[in-house]
Amino acid sequence: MIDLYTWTTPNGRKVSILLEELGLDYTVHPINITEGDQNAEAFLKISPNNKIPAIVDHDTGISLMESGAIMLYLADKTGKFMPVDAKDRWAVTEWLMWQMGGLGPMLGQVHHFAKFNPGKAPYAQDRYLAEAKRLYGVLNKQLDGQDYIVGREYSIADMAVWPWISRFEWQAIDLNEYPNVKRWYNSIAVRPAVQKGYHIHKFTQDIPIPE
Ligand SMILES: N[C@@H](CCC(=O)N[C@@H](CS)C(=O)NCC(=O)O)C(=O)O
Repeated sequence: MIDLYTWTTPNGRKVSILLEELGLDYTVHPINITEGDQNAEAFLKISPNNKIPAIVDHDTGISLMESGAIMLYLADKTGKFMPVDAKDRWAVTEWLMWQMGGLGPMLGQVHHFAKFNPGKAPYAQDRYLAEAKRLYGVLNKQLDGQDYIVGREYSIADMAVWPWISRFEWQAIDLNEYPNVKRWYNSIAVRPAVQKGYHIHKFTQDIPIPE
């Protein structure tokens, strides 16, 4: 049995979507990051960086923070959503790192400066909005002529990136300018496990569908 510590954010949804895709049993523990639950002593023992998501796998006694590490762990544990072929396996790792080190942090700054504090820091707002467009362009190019981020197989790279793209409205992104991203996004949005995992731990809104 796995304990999942999470909240309704892209980083949290990455892991709940993967757990749903894997069909693993898990117990959800909401950590209300708007009320400071992430700073509670008990949670810091599991997630020393005071951020969600985190898991404790009682089958192995392994406890992990950092969504990328959690996704690699679950893929390794189950042998799913990570290709066996070395070239593809490293490509999935490469795009997972792209999400962890680039897409996620940059889009997080867009939410902070452009969505929640518009006009307060024009330089930062312009910088991160421009960076968001650049990153969407990179993803659009990668998806040209292929169904998923790494070729024909749906993988943890797709599950890591997708929840961040589901906030395209917050990022002032018109997905029609990125047709490969739009096609890929819509094809993943209809997966039953994504629809279930998106609403963990509670319903906030329907999955946004671009016009
Ligand atoms: N690199 C981390 C980032 C996690 C992260 O930023 N979590 C946010 C929510 S999406 C959080 O818990 N914020 C609470 C805080 O910063 O106090 C991961 O991918 O797991």
